[in-house]
Amino acid sequence: MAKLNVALFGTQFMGRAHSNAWRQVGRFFDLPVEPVLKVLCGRNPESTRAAAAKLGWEEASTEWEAVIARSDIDVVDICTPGDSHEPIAIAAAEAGKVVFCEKPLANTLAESERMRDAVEKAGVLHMLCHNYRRAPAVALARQMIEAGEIGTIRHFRGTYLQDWIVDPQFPRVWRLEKARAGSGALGDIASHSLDLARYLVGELTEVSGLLETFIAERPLEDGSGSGVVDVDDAALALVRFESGAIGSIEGSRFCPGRKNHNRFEINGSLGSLAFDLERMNELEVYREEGPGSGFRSVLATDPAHPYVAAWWPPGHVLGYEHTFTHTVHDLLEAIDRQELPTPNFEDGVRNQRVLEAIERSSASRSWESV
Ligand code: SOE
Repeated sequence: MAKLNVALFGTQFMGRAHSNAWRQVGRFFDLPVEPVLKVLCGRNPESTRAAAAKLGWEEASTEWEAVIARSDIDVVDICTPGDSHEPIAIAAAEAGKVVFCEKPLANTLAESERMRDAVEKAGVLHMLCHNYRRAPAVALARQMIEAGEIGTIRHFRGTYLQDWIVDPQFPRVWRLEKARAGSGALGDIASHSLDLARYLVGELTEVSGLLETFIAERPLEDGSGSGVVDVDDAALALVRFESGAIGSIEGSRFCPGRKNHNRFEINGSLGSLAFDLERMNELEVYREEGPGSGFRSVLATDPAHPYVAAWWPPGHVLGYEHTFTHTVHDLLEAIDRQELPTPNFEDGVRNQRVLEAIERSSASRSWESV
């Protein structure tokens, strides 16, 4: 079987999640090509070497440009903070590599457009990792919507709530610095709700946004003092879709008790669907069925449900990490067929265009077109 050598950039949370996906995908799915965990690239030599050994990579490096220049690297997977997505992705595209990048694609719309232009000019395949599309229950929702089972969609309601920075003493980590992360809850978690809105309902046309920062200064991680928080702690938007549907998107890190509460509800003319990542194997379904009508919970763990056949018998639930394995699986299938996977960098640009419209609207206090 043909092998594909992968170089992964980033050793923290997303680096670990993607490493697990590259390692597991061939053990559970029949693949057309075999991914090889070739090089893990990080900033610190010691910690990168330790992470490479723990996560199953053949080599470790801190020289990202040299890694990209290697002729034996086929796929570049970007799991670094947003301020390095553009240089790594453009260098990888120009080197002819397949480029796989964690969300959000970039820290600004302009960066995302340059990245999209670079991969298109280089003619390389590219994919944006919005992993939640590939939770079986979410993929099932998409199938049901496409089959017309809830009719014409009227509402999309996306909420992505966390609570990890409610404590004012939590330090100013990179996700709280605009220069590193581009934005706060808006680009980090509201971007997920936005991607699901585009995946399940369609393109957005107008937004009315509200960004808020509750804690404007936080202790620095090295204990040397405090620093300004220049990103949003919470991001909300009313939205209109091309289809005529309307909705809301909310991302906040200030919701005590909500750990990774990525939820959506979609109301159509014939019924409703609802999903909550904290109960990720279930899809809540409502359809008009006369006096007995009511929301019922579909446990999306049957072999007939998307991706499940590769794993366990019905009822043996899947987890967060499986959504990344499913994403990597679909990327490998697309590479084998030489077809562009979704979401890709064009989706990333469209996502970023909405995020930027939300930022503009929050500043102008008026509706903004996407
Ligand atoms: C935020 O803390 C975060 O890690 C996001 O960056 C990820 O995209 C999400 O999957 C989990 O929460």
